[in-house]
Amino acid sequence: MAVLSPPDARPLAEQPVLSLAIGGAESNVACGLAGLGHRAAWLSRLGDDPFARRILAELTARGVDVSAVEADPDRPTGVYFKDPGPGRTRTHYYRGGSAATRMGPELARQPVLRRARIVHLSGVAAAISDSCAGLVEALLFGREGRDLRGPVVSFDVNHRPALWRDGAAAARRLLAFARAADMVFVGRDEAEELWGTARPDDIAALFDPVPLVVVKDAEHGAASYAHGSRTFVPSLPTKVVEPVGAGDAFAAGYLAGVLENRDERSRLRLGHLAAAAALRTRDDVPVMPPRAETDPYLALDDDAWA
Ligand code: KDG
Repeated sequence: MAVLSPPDARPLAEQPVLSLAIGGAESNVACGLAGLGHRAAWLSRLGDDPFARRILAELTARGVDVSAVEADPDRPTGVYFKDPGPGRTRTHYYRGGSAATRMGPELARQPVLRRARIVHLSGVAAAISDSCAGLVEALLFGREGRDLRGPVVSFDVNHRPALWRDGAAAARRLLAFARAADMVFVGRDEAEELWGTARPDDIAALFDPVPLVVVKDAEHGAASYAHGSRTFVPSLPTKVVEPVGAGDAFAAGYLAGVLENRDERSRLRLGHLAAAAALRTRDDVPVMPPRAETDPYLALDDDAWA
């Protein structure tokens, strides 16, 4: 999506000038992975308009492969506006009927997906239209069980209440999607909101039998549950300018650790380092810190970490 954001914390209605940038959960993760030195491709559908050109140019400049992105001359690119407010930024979406909402299950046959080691999906895509939900379903359920030769399918719950007509349907469907993934990212707050479960251990148990679950608890830390063993890494103390995009950056850092075959502690640390970069900026997509800066943190003793 294109994102229009105010330059400071005053409400949108009082802002004279907005700046244009890009956002969207899955493309944010792709940018994060590319910024951390990995190959990443993004699959979507955009209109034939200046927003699409901006998105493609920026993703390409950040090193994301956009060759499989489809153009739809009849529908616009999705746009959203940020509205700062006390305690949180509200989002106003203009994406109903957008080009991306026309994606469907046929995209699951894209060759780029077969070449991937990880396919990352989110609850945002599942919420924007029935055909997009069909695509998410095809990618999650259209596999032969948990095919060990195919890509690992990662699912970030990313609950966006404004995109779901019915809260009960969101809770039911997001749980079913997550349970079909190989790896799940979920926020403690969203799990409480969706399923009334607040303890990280109980949240992880909701997704049984998913082999790898990461429960994020904002400024407190994140825990991973991998094959029955729990690893907790506290968040880094960070000055928060704006939190939008931090979850995606965290997922990118953690997935970079998976691609590098790192242990759980290092994966979670990479997640926190990437999330901190997002928290320090108003943009949804931060510039990732160079690996020469992140990697020494992975070797620190726990006492020296945070
Ligand atoms: O996670 C950040 C995203 O929420 C943001 O970039 C926009 O994907 C988005 C959404 O639909 O909320």
